[in-house]
Amino acid sequence: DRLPALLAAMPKAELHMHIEGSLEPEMAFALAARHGIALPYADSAALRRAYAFGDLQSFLDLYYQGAAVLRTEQDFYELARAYLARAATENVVHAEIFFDPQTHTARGVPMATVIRGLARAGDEARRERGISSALILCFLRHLSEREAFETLEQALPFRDAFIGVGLDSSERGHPPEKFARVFARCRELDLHIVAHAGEEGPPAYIWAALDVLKAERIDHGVQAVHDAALMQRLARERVPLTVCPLSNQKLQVFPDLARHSLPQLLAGGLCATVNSDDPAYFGGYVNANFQALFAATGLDAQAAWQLAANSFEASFVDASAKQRWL
Ligand code: ES4
Ligand code: ZN
Repeated sequence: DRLPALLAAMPKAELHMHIEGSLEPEMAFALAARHGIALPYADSAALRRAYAFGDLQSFLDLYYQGAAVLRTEQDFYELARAYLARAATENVVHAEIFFDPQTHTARGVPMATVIRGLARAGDEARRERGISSALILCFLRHLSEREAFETLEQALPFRDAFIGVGLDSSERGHPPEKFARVFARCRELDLHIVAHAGEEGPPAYIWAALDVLKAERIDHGVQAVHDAALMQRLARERVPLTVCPLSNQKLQVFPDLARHSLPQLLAGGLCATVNSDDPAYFGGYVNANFQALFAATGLDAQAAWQLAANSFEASFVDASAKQRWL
């Protein structure tokens, strides 16, 4: 079977990964040692064993705890450098990378430290590895809209270092409407708009992400299959869904990867893509996500080609770069 080799070798864009979610346990321990921080685990193997999640919140609790070892510009640079090196080996030619500044500014890490470290890694990877990348600033939806506005304000001196904004963290109980005004302001600033919606939350949150936030892409969106009218709209408007199979498996969004909704999304004519979300926590980078999904669902080489083409169509690169890849 040559499908695994095709999945690994095909050029692709990765559009849904949180850079803090690429913090491998080994790097967490190295950074903890660098800063004299004690982690509540014996070693990196013990930390990895703790990665057994019942739902999104149980994951987020560990993810925010892990991010606390990130302190200096060098830390953020090394984190992004490691992800981009790995992505390049998986034939990712373009990556749009989420970061969660509020996780860091809440601990006293300046916005400048976070953005400068991440941006430096992106510039270097473009020069040295030929992989292009861009940053997307995510607001934490369990915090207030006021705090999102303050975060936007702190980031505006670095407006040229990121291409868009997103919405992530605990979905249920924090609908898109909560952030209507801050996303309106972001649109005035010509930022691209994406939002996590329909991961654990209902199709109504996907409608609101589109109609209230004016999201250009939906992150996850896998609950759309429960709403036929929504499926038709997403297909007609070619609204991309950035789907993360191993994330959905680990967070028990589906009882089994064999029951994942991605084949239905493709069959419905939606622009679905495959991504890694938080690769250090969910058991693999983007190619492992392709491999596991295809092994579980029986998707074929035609679907592989479609998903790779979708990833470029869904990206925020300019039209000439898109043409080159498509
Ligand atoms: C996330 Cl899987 C997931 N969902 C929502 N927010 C997140 N932040 C990092 N990973
Ligand atoms: Zn995500």
